[in-house]
Amino acid sequence: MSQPFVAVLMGSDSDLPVLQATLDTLEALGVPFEVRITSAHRTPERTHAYVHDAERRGCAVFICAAGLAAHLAGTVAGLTTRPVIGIPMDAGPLNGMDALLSTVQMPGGIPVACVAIGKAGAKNAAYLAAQMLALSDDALAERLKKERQDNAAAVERKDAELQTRLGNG
Ligand code: RP5
Repeated sequence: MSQPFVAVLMGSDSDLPVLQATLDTLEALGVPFEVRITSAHRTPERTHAYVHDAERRGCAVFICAAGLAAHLAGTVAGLTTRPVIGIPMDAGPLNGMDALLSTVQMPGGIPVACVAIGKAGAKNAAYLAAQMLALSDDALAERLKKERQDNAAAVERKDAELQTRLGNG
């Protein structure tokens, strides 16, 4: 059986600078992924074809980023029973509130796991997808745990430095 992978979809190449955080995080965690520009509105047939093909080839989780009237995550969720994570992009005059509501307000039975607007969401989408894959991948689960420990240690180190600078240490 082929190795499970994450499919990262974005509605436009204008989403790529923010989505880079998703790609970098997946890469750092050693999670296999594919990335495509495909739109629910501008290329609906290509989006449908890709989702069916990716699912057939072993896609375990879809990450979908879109802005404005953001229907990419919802459209993909309607085409697959694999988990779908939606990233609302801050692409227009409403600073992502439009995309947030379009992504998060799914009707019952067709879930989208919606993360934060913009870059924090882009990063967290990768972590969330990795955590899903880690349910059946012990090595990945260990890498995720180690990363949390390293992050905690870095916070403690920075606090110790601050206390020393303030003369409290
Ligand atoms: C959405 O419309 C895309 O995901 C993007 O966030 C937004 C604007 O797209 P462009 O007009 O920059 O291509 O479909």
